[in-house]
Amino acid sequence: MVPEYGLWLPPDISTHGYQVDRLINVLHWFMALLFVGWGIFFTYCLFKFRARTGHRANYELPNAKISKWAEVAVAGFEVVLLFGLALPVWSQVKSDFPTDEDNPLRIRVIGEQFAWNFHYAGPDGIHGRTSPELMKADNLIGLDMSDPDAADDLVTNNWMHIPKNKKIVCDVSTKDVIHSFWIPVLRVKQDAIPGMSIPVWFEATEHGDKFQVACAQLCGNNHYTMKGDLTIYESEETFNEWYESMAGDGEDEEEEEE
Ligand SMILES: [Cu+2]
Repeated sequence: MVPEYGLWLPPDISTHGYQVDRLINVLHWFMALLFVGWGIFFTYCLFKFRARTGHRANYELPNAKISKWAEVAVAGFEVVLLFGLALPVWSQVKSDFPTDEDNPLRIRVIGEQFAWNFHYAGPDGIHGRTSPELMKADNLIGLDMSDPDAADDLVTNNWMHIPKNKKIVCDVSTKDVIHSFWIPVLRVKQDAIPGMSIPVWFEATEHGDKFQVACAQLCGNNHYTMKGDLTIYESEETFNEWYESMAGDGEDEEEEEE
């Protein structure tokens, strides 16, 4: 399935996305209402209090009670937006991380000017050691192949692969400047800060090809080219098949080099 991004929000295929969309929708309708409401009030005042025969233009309202209560109601509704709609989904995505029981798939996401690298731990579930000294053109994240934990690891460039209906935890970091890891259809956006590894989690509910991974932080001249593809597999089995085929390829290449 290649998603239609359309003119409004992109399709949502994540378990938590409906909460983000609800907040965005309520907020926009509310702002539209305020815009129209205050606009009418403003126009009314321009006519009502204009200078004309027998009247001096006056900026002081004879009775400001209605507008005062309107202000209080707006502030009250904003409290509801914040505590009723925004904070619950924020705490879910940023605090309630999947536990070991959920058996999440952990992927390291490493941004750089201008690409996203994805570091998979492989069957052992442990990411091999990485070091900036080992970074070069064919080892973009500096994976230390002498580390036994790195033997079954896999690194992809600008192509993320995940299974659907599985909790995914991404540890987001960057090699150079601040980037922002963004998957629009999964309603995931997390800044990548140099020197930090920041976790974020999500779960996809649809499978398909060619979803977009983007960078949401202006990070340099070629920021606009910093985008990757996302393939979501129908099941963990098909995801593992892909993994095995790729990890196998990697080993072959190394043997050829030796
Ligand atoms: Cu970037």
